[in-house]
Amino acid sequence: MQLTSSRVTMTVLLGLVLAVATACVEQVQLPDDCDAPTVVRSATLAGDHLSPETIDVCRGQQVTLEVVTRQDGVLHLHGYEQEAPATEMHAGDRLKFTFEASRAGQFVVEVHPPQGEELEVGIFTVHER
Ligand SMILES: [Cu+2]
Repeated sequence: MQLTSSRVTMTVLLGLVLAVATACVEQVQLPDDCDAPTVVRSATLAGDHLSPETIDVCRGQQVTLEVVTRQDGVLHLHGYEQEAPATEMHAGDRLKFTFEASRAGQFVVEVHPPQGEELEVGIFTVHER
């Protein structure tokens, strides 16, 4: 009985420590150019991965997202479909989306290959200020 309750306490404490640690990391990771009204982010898509794999901006910024692709498929940004609609691409294409990052959160960048299942290729993060 006693053992169980102290184990629960430990679990709760560990959970709190993790939550605090996560919050700290979140703040440290704010992009340097968070105050800039416009930002440009470039990435390359190859081997089913974006490079860099994470794209970070701040809420309210006018974002230009450029993706050079080395593979075929349809690229889209979950949660920002209106601003960066699903776009067919072919190896060698340079895609460009310009939109306002009006909603904070983490959004999955996905590729629907010509055959097979859709793939998660990167994460687009819009930080709250
Ligand atoms: Cu999808």
